[in-house]
Amino acid sequence: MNKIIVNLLLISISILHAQDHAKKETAKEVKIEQTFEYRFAQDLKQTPDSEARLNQWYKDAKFGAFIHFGVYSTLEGEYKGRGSEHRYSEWIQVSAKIPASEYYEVASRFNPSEFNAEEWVKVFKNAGMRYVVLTSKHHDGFAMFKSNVSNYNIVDATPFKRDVVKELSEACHRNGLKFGVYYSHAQDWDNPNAPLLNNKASIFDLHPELPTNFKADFDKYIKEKSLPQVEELVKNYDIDLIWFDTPAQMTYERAKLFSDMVQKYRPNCLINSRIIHNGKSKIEAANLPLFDYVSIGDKEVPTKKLPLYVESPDCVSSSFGYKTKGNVYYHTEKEMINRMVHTVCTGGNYLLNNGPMGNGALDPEAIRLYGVIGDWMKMNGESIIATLPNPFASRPVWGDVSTNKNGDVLYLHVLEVPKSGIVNLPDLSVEVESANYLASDKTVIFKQDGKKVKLIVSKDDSNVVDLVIKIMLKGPVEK
Ligand code: FHN
Repeated sequence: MNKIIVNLLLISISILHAQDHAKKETAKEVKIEQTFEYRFAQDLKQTPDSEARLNQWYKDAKFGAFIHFGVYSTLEGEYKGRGSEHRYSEWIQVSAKIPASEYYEVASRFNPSEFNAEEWVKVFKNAGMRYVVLTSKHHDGFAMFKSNVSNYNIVDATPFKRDVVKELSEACHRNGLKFGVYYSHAQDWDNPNAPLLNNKASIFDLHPELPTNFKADFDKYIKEKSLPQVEELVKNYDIDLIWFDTPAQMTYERAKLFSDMVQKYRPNCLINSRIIHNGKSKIEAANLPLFDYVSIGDKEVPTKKLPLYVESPDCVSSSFGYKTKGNVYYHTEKEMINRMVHTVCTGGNYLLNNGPMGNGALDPEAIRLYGVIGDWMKMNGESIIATLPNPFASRPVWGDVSTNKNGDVLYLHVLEVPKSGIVNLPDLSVEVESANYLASDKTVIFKQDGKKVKLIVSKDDSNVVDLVIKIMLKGPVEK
């Protein structure tokens, strides 16, 4: 009898334990899915105008360089022993509470004499990147272009006196890359009328001269600085994309002033969602006419295909601006390639940032990591550029999948080679014609039994970061 009771107890404990475990597992899964799902109602649809603009080059480009370069690059994340705890070095003015008058002095010494647009572009192109997005004005309010709206710009306020936006846009176009500018249209620490988004410093820390009863007038800032500077950018520079950011207090009406301005001069210029939505906010259908694609949160990698076209703003290191002080972490090669592959296989673009040094030369570690990606892209770029996302219902355990536009070529990204050496495909209703490693063209042995396809990966080949297998099908894969 006692034995029976003990057994019953043990059984119920294990059931409870299993249920608890299942709950935890589900909770974990739900959390991952929700990261993106809750921001995208399934009936959101790209407007026909955006769709047409995106189809011109952006959807095929897939891979771009993001660059955070400005006065902050010279400070490397610390000022007078302060501020290095902030993970982003471009936030130094706020994290070290530098009054605007003192930051001007830093700006007046900004002389990136090693800047060479052709050399930068060579590095980006060699990495397999198809477009470049440069900070034309970050939150510090300092313009990296000649501006008649404010002389707080690289030509008028520094000994360097050269227009970095102009030089880089020309070098990009000479080398067949598209060129975009980042522009902080709401935050501007030089201008007290612009909203300040943080809990570290107040407007009085940055502008101690202000009367204590100072009241910010955001519309005045838009009218007098950010909108006219955006006009200068779209009017005077050959720009294919404009990347807005941190849209604090940005209403539909305010954001529309910016999108109308871009449209007026450059109807084909792409606009990102941060014109009105921050990276983590829920996308509102009513705002879709204002932008073309969604910039998801910093360093986020989508887990599944989303109803709108997205871009992941990633970074080779933990800071967007060049940082040597405090904690800094660089991606490993494997992390970087995994993130690019998953982003592209869920149907997005991968915008990989580097922060050039204050002297204008690129960060050597960024050059090295871009070089690693470039070497991989030279052999495997066909599985990234101009591809379509994973056609199967879910992501396979061993990695991810992209296809060509006809759907009759599958690219299997084997990011983790299974211990058994066998890669199982999700159910496939088309016949496989051939399977080869994309990099070496060597044949991969496969077995097809109805919808079940198995591939045998040889041990010698499994030692790479992402082993890409190209599968030719006898017809297009069902989606
Ligand atoms: O505050 C900025 C940050 O400095 C950086 O520019 C990133 C890039 O996506 N955007 C904001 C934070 O999301």
